[in-house]
Amino acid sequence: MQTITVTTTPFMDQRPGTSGLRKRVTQFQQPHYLENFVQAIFDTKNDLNGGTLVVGGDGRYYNREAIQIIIRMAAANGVKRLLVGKGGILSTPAVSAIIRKYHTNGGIILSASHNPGGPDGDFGIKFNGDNGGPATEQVTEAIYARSKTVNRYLTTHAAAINLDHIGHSHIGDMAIEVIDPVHDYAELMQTIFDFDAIRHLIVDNGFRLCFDAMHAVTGPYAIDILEHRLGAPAGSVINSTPLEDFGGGHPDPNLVYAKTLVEAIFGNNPPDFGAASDGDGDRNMILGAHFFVTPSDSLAIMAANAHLIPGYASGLKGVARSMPTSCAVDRVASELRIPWYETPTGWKFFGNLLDSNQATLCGEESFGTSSAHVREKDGLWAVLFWLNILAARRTSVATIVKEHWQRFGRNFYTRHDYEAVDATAANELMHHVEQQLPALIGKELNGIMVSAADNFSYLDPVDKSCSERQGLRVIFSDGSRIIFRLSGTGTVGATLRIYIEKYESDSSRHHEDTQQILQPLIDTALTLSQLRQRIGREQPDVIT
Ligand code: VG1
Ligand code: CO
Repeated sequence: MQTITVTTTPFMDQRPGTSGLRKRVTQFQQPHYLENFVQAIFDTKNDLNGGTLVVGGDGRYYNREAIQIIIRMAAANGVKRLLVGKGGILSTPAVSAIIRKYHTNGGIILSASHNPGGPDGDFGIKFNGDNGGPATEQVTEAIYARSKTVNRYLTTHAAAINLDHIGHSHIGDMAIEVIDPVHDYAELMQTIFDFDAIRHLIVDNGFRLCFDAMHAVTGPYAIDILEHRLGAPAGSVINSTPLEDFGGGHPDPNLVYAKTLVEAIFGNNPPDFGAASDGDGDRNMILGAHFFVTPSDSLAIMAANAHLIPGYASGLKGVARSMPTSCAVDRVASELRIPWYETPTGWKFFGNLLDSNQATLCGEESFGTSSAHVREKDGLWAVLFWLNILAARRTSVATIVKEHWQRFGRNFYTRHDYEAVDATAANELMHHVEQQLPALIGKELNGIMVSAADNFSYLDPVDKSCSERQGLRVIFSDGSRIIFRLSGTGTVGATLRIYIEKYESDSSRHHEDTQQILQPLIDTALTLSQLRQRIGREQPDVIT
């Protein structure tokens, strides 16, 4: 094999966001753009030289081309063994599982997750380390620093690898294995959950489920696990073929984008259970007949019911949630007498807690939950967790949630997203809010005292690293919270997220409408931020 050294000049915009580097497909297609970033990974993670690497993606447009480029570069950079999913497909949690199972040195995941795909859509790339989790802040920053100085990359001439057949091949000294993307992941799920009980529920009790794969990566996983292994009738998984443009849809499992599923669940004769996942399979939305489970509640309910699941029957070490996630899980942790942790947004911040066995369950308000079985959030795992709870408790999703509220109280919660906002205006709005914070403490807003107000910073209890400026918080004396954050995953302008939460112990109010209950806090947020004047929007684009 002849190594080719290609001269290049750095791009200055390759700083990864919340979850990897995400840009328009057209930007990734520029000569050397992908190559530079991949070389920055190889130059930063020297153990890949002589090591094993996993590569796969969510099947979006440019996935296959990118994989061929990475395979040639891996060979030229001294990788000894490369595992790649058949068809170039690997979900994010499956990559994490495979890294851990085969003790590889890391993995490269090609995905822009819930962002739309296709020639005019988004593409993305992220590196996961040997624990199976997203690169830590330090590694991410090192890769970014390298991307700003990289002046050559290594590749080789080699015919394209046939990704559509499971089997072995090689380029020079590098062995390439095209693997079944589903097998290892499905086996792992079977070690955690009571598949017999779930199968019994579905096959013998006529329990009906609908899983919307949104034409993204989870289709093959859901068919294998839900239909083949657990006996759900054919057709229970909808939109199951991964498509390069996700069928023109937005592979984001929420009430707005998972339209077909939401119509079925809120229509006549609905299934007992509904769920959806996102582009790369790490998110989950959980629904019951005529019922939506807020992700923050889902995390709390999982923690409270974990003892029913074989894989967690021996108890949880602790739980962790991202800062904007509602505090519902904290109450469960207190009752279970286990610690709970509050981290910045993004799964990379859970890695140390999971590695050091301080947390077993983790979750984010953005439809992400998972556990120590991998180091990523895991959509189908969450679906199986719920199915296992339902198989054990033999009651409806709605009843499980309502009983939970009765026991722990309800954290009313919503997130309002303003998308593709002018970036300067968004930054100025954040600045405007931030400078008011110190003076708010001890004052009353709408009759409730502000007990704390700050820009959240996180001291990692394990490696003692500090991550600052992770979101503006206004915390009230009754536990209500208003949080302002700018997204780190968008590719156009800025996305402003406002998270609103209010705790209610009185169960006679638990059935009330979330937006109505939260309206006074929403109004406070709008006034504080002068949102309408500053960004010229009357309504959020997405409310969850
Ligand atoms: C969003 C979510 C965050 C999640 C991230 C990656 O980030 O808010 O909770 O971890 O997406 O999810 P941001 O910076 O846009 O708020 V995924 O499914 O894109 O890997
Ligand atoms: Co995702």
